[in-house]
Amino acid sequence: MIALVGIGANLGDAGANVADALARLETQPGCRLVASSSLWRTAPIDSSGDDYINAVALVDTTLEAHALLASLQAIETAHGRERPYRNAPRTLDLDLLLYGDQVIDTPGLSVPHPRMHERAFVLAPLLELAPDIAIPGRGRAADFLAGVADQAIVRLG
Ligand code: A4P
Ligand code: MG
Repeated sequence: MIALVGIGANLGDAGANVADALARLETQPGCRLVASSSLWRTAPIDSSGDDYINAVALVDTTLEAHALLASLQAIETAHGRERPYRNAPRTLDLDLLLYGDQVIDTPGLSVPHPRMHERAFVLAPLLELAPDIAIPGRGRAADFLAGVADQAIVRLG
């Protein structure tokens, strides 16, 4: 199954945190990192503090969706253990954006990620990897870009 994973960080060396998440995704059992977007510097949305660094990863996985989410949460947890500010705002956030074309609505997992189409920090890196991708139940991801044009984001490369 192809999964798209959103990665964000806005504490510490956010760029290093995101790079670390990508490296860990490569070595997760049942996961193969196929491609990763550029890193993007993005203004906080419904959040505060420093700008975020965001990216999206395209993963080929044999894991079922809930198992994949657990694997993503393990990366967050492992990363947190390496950092001294465990109860501070999140240093690393991994969201399961899309899991093939499946729609999943369980108490612990909603796919597509319910807010992904409202966020330039998700859409811009996602469209780098998959320009024609559709968000199940919503339509083409590219069609939502105009609606988030007021959100400040910069591609870092
Ligand atoms: N959960 C349900 N569905 C999913 C999914 N598809 N992927 C549950 C990941 N988790 C999912 O998430 C809370 C719970 O959501 C989990 O226990 C899981 O079972 P969390 O990662 O612990 O907490 P969170 O990320 O703080 O909450 P939430 O509501 O997911 O926040 P968002 O919407 O992800 O927003 N601004 C910029 N510029 N860049 C950012 O990356 N991120 C956020 C977080 C806000 N503003 C931002 C950014
Ligand atoms: Mg999250």
